[in-house]
Amino acid sequence: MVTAIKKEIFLKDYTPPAYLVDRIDLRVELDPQATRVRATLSCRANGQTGQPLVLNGKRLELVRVEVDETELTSDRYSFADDLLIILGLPGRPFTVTVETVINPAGNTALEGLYLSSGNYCTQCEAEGFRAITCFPDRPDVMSVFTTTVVGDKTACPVLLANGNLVDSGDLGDGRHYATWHDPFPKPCYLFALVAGNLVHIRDSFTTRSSRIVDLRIYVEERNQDKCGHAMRALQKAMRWDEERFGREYDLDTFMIVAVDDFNMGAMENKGLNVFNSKYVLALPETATDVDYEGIEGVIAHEYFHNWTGNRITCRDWFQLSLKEGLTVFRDQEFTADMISRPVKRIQDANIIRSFQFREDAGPMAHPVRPPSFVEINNFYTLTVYNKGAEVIRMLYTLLGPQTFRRGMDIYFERHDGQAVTCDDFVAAMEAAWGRELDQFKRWYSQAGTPELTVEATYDPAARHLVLEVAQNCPPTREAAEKEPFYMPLAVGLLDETGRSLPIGGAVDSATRTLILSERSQRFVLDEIPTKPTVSFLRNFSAPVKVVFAQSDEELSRLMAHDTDPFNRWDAGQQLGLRYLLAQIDRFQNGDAIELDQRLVHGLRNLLADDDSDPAFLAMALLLPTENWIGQQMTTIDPVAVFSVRQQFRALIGRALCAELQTRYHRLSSDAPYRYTAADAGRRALRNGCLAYLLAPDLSGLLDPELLALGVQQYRTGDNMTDRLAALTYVVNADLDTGTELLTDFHAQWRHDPLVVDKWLILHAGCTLPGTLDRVRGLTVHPSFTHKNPNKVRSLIATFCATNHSQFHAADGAGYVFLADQVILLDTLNPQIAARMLAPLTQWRRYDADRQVLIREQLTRIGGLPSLSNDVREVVEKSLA
Ligand code: B3K
Ligand code: ZN
Repeated sequence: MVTAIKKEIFLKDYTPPAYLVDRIDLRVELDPQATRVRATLSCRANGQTGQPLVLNGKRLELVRVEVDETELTSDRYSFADDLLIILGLPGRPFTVTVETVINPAGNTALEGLYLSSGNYCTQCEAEGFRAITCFPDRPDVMSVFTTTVVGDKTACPVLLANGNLVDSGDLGDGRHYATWHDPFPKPCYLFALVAGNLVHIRDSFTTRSSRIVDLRIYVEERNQDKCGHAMRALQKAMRWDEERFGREYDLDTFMIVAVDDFNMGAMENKGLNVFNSKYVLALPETATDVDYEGIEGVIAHEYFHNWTGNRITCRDWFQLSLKEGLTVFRDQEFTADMISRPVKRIQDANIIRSFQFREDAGPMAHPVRPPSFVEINNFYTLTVYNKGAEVIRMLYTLLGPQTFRRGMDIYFERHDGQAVTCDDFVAAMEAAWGRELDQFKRWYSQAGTPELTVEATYDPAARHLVLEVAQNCPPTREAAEKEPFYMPLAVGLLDETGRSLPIGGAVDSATRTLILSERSQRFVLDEIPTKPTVSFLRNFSAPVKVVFAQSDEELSRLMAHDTDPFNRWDAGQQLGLRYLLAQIDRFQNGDAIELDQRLVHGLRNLLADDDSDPAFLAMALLLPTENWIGQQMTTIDPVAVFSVRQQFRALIGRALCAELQTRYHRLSSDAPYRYTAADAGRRALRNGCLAYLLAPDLSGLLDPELLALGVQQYRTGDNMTDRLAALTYVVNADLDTGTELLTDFHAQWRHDPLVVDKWLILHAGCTLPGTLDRVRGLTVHPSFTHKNPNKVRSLIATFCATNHSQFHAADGAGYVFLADQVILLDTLNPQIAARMLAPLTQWRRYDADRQVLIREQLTRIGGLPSLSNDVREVVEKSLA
């Protein structure tokens, strides 16, 4: 690596910048190997004058430095270890001009300015701007940007940057230019530039104050017909943010550009969002319902950042959740309004429980506001994003919708145009609520998942229900001892017939929000006429684990009758988990797996339920995820978890074959595909039925007629949702038929990169024997490249992070494969390499033999002489 080795940096060491940059004028002359960047910074001291000016700059060639238009001699500055330090500056405001040359074509890290399919684009968050020019690359330096982009007229007919187009013209030498001005001061991580041969679709949005905003989506020509859904999603998001949060858009144009090579989902650059094409492009025949929903959610997320992130930004990167947690909360609320509130809540809680809890329990565990980091890119995590959103949601639950909205208004009013901290956000909520939230703020500073132990005792004479709740949080890297958290516990009660008992809640009389703040606390609910069944932690009101010994009968009652849809779903999950764990014990002892008839009974009821939302039923039909099951075990046995779950699915498919087929056929429809919440829910339930019907048992047996049903749906389906679902089940049921269909699928779609990703996912996710060999073969297939993050995620992450039984094969071959891939990727794209490592960080959760095998690979990686900061941090923390 050419970049300097980074040290761990600490939140407690924060100091304000020595200089501010009020304006920056950029001139970027594009060339694939030698792009010339001239940046003029209007600087002024932020307090004491005469200090050296320290600018960040990496992977660039420094050509020239000027102060107040006079070139500096080399004794006035130094450029080493990614820092340009300028001395002898005047006491008054001054300008610094820096000329650099960079190589976009050689940029495989996809950070800074790079080429994707021959088009120029940028990614600056978190610290990529320093790979474009020298600048104080920290979010508390906010500047007004004017950007002139110069490019070849044929190669780059389109030249874009942030803000409004203020000038453009021909340079007479085959090149042309465009000048963009963004009037809103912003940190440099929000800078963007795009240039190339792109087409666009256009529409508009009229804001509530009647301003007309020009909306454009730029894509490669072959994708022009795939942007309609994204455009509608953008318009919906703009309207929703006005209605729900009173936030109006502020520039005359809003542009989205879709590129194939992108390290994550998308980026909220001011007025010029750059997107992974996965989150823009959709046609019924190429994208699934899940893709459609993802596009709507990510478009909304990036749009919402315009206020939560851009207008109000982060003071430093430790505050990342200030914008990310809040914006995820906002996009979750948006999607809940677009699809179904309960289904969205279940999806989000599932992410927390299956993945974020695991992060909390691993070596990379960190609080929502990390106290330190080596490489900030390693902290774009489920904790910062999704747990951060849960923290906001707890505030929302505590304050109630109106007070929370007032808190948001205060936050926008106080901090518009500023770079602030999570404390500033909480202070705005405190101002709205009129109460302090000191204890609540521990959610920002303490890592780990609190575990609640609950005991319920009913006293018939006193008509009292006593709930004893104790909280405990396991130690993590930043602290061994945890102070108790402050959290809302939404609770309801059901009588023995399943009717809800009124308990005098503020919002609805059936749900009461108790506040837990002590290590252990006693809540007395009075006027309870009969011994109730407790519906605890309704709507997943806090991101915690719960240990509460409820009987199978109580859980069945909740599963059938709870008015809280989340807990209705969760009761089914808990029952399923109980039966699965019991059979995992038997499996490990070599006994045959049996299916509990109560589970069959519960699922039969779901299949006959015509009243509930099909999307909800589809979620309720699913067994707990392998991740969630594994987390309940002291030592994860990935093969046992997979095998028992798989056998359950097969046995359910047999026991309910008639019911599943009936519902499957009843849910068929001749209407052409449309992406609506109702249609998507119907398809999800129908495909959920098909999944059980096509689940082979552990000896690989499956009724050929059922396999044929899957093949038929694949062949006749008119949309990707149905075709891909059928293909997935066939691929995992029968190797020969699966291989034949995969070949057919590839032949049909090999020119569409996003569909090729699905083909790779199908291969990598296959739970039949021999997958690792096939995955290895695919790493040299012409349809795969290590240079494209989507391809890497589809093949390598799918295999290593989701195909547990194959990846964790006892011989350790999966671990060697992953280490080899990480080592190779680290030379190309450190961010992606570090992400791929995640499965190896969990080594302590497995048996002694696997621990040795995984550690061997971590040690092998850690011993390499040249390693990126990204990978080094993850390896070192994992082995510590
Ligand atoms: N803010 C970007 C993520 C940037 C990641 C940098 N490694 C996308 C988002 O969260 O909206
Ligand atoms: Zn975001």
